[in-house]
Amino acid sequence: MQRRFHVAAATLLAAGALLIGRGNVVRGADPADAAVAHIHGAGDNKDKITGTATFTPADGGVKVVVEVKGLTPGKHGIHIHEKPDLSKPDLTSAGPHFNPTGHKHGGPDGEHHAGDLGNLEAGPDGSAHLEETVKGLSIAGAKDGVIGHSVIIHEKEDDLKSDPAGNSGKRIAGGAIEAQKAEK
Ligand SMILES: [Cu+2]
Ligand SMILES: [Zn+2]
Repeated sequence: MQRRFHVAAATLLAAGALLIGRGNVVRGADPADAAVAHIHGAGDNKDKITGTATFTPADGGVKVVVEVKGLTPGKHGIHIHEKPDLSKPDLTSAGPHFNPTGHKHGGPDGEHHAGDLGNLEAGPDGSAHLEETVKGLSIAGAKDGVIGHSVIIHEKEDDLKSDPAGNSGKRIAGGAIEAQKAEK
């Protein structure tokens, strides 16, 4: 009797350990359910432009919310670029637009790079807010995940058609997209 109890207890413990272990594996495989980029001005705009872009899962893609201050009033092209490397003052180190499906540049509707977010419009005070759901992106997918890329804001308006970058001029600010840490 005593021995049978021990065996049962050991089996329960083993099953419990397995369940806990599996839970950890699932979390390890999908470490982020949101992503964030802390945006800073580059070159002449260093310390002038600041902001954030957050990415959360949405039906068929991701919801992007961008808040930026310190821009010149008007429209500014905004894209996800291939690399998170913002080391060059002109931000060319970030590479071209994130384009995992080999499309041409465009606006959020019609043919476009997965990273084409359109335009950010700054008001007279230089602050801008953009909120949109973008298809063809995920948070951490192997091919279409935004983590590990960057958000770049341009000097001028994106015309939403000229390949490869919408004629939006210089890159003035950017931020690397990282897995968002859980808030406590
Ligand atoms: Cu860009
Ligand atoms: Zn593009």
